[in-house]
Amino acid sequence: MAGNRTFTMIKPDAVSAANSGAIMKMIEEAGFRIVAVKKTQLSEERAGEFYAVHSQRSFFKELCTYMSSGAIIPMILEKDNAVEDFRKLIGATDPKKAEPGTIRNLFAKSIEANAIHGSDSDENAALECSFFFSNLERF
Ligand code: DGI
Repeated sequence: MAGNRTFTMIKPDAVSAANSGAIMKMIEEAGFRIVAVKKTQLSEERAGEFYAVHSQRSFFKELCTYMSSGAIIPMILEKDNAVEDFRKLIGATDPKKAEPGTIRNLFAKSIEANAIHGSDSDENAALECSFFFSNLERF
């Protein structure tokens, strides 16, 4: 059975463009409950730990520089079938390929500055939630 929690973070491009409020509204209107939320900034090293799975990719260094370039808003979200439904709400990694009306279609600037992250499996969602939040920060 699919899990009911996923992890997301609004990325530096969307936070600095003052789109975080509009994005959080879309998330809540799509039926997700915000279990945990904060505003923070990653160091380049912490960004590298978060994206360790991509460490051999050509864009890894750029990705870490970008992800540590400004504030982010990580969140834990709750809804039935959370991981899959949230990936649908955000759209494809490359905003040029994201369906109309998805968060990346509306707010992403490029394949790298693509506005928002969404976990790709229940297992990664659990790891990513713990990367940013203790149990005391979840409501
Ligand atoms: O799960 P996603 O965020 O949709 O995509 P992913 O896990 O394949 O990649 C993680 C992030 O890495 C993605 O949100 C943006 C960045 N990225 C992925 N592919 C490319 C990329 N960045 C650059 N510059 N070029 C890429 O081809």
